Amino acid sequence: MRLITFALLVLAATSTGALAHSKAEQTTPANEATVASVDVIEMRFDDPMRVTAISMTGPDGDVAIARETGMDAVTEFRALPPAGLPDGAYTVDWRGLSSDGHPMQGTFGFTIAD
Ligand SMILES: [Cu+2]
Repeated sequence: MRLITFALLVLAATSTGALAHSKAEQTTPANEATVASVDVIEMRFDDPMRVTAISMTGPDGDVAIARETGMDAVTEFRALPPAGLPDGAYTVDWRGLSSDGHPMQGTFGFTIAD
């Protein structure tokens, strides 16, 4: 029984994909940070990541962000939010392909407050 439990845990860990290799090491704004304003959305990866989709939601719903980084695999991804975002809680969701071709995804959130 102990062996079976261990096997299931390993399966759960590896099936997320994110634990073994490239992931968003740091973001701007930092996850769970409270900031006065946001000029840029940045994600830094420990290995090149091809970010295939990124979306942001805020207190008023979907926020249109403009990719500055194209579809190349990068260790630093940038996108620009519209100016003058209202105060509130925001969440960024992204999907990508890591350098070994595995589909990856992640999310981070921050709060804008004066
Ligand atoms: Cu992988």
